[in-house]
Amino acid sequence: MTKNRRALITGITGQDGAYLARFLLDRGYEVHGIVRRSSTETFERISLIRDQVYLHQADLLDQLSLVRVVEKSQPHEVYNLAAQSFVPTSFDQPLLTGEFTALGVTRVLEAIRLVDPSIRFYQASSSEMFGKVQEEPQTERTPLWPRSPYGVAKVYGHWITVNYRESYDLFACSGILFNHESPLRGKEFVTRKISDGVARIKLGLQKKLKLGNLDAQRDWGFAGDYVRAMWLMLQQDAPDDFVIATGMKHSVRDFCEVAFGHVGLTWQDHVETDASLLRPADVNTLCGDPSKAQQQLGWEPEVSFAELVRMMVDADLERAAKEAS
Ligand code: NAP
Ligand code: F7E
Repeated sequence: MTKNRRALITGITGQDGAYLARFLLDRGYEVHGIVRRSSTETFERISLIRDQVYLHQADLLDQLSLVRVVEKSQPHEVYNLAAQSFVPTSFDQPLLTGEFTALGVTRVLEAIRLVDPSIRFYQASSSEMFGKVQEEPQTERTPLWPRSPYGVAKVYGHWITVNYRESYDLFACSGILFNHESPLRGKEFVTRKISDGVARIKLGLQKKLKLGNLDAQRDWGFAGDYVRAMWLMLQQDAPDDFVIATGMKHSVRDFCEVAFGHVGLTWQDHVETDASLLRPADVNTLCGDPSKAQQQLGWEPEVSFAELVRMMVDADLERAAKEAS
């Protein structure tokens, strides 16, 4: 148990925010989170812990709101998970994505520098920064070549984190996380789109599943494992950057095969490809090398690819069954 520690999470209503909040509560942290004002609440993922966390209204676009929330919550650790995180949207809204996902990082860092530079900072960097991969597997030293406005914005966020560490001696870490999924994943991301589709097709609520690039390969892990790595980074003696990945890659086609197979269906009978789901530029393959995290943080992923797929399909079967009844 970590007593008397306070953490502030931006993006607490997102997939990772929900897992990290639970993880920190279990360790005895006082957990604060930033939420955006909306006409309908988006707190579904944290509904079970809603009365155990402190929620503050603020926005990555609004510098003063961030300064105020850091002053009010007095955190020892800040986890910057908020972002416009969906790659296709970044092609439609590149400027907004840059404001949230790139400049938003500087606003959080500035709030920390102004209010209390001893705060430890975690930045949610992404394997999307590797884009058109320059070597395989990708490590902390692999050159970056982003392939989307989202990836470009994350490169900015990564380097501004390194820059504030070097310029102002902040304890600022960048976690270069490869794709991580869970039953709390947004439905537009391919894994959850497939698990949700499989459940609905199995229960007769849907007939076909339309997908884009089936050949794309990703290094998919479980979000619950990955938030542990975020926390470990902020418990070290010195700040540093780490790749967090499983070291294994699978294609979208492989994901379909395991997901449909889990409920006794053949994916070829139900999946259709739709050219409108292809991206102007896609990331064809990603596979990370987590050796540094294994050696320095003692971090290992615990959930395998097949276990992850089955966990997601089972959760969606339960949800779809409720809907059907
Ligand atoms: P997510 O589910 O899309 O959650 C994003 C969060 O950011 C939501 O809580 C959202 O709030 C919040 N947000 C968006 N714009 C904001 C703004 N202007 N001000 C305040 N909050 C804002 O993302 P995730 O999968 O949990 O990922 C967490 C972080 O890790 C993101 O930065 C993502 O880019 C990065 N990342 C994710 C992966 C992955 O595979 N999941 C891999 C590498 C890096 P609302 O609920 O109000 O929309
Ligand atoms: O796509 C292909 C698609 O949207 C994965 C974000 O969390 O991880 C995520 O970004 C692949 C792509 O994730 C569909 O073309 C095929 O090659 O699930 P995704 P992403 O783009 O890898 C990184 C690490 C992040 O940081 C991001 O925030 O799957 N694909 N058919 C499809 N993708 C979607 N979404 N929908 C399809 O129908």
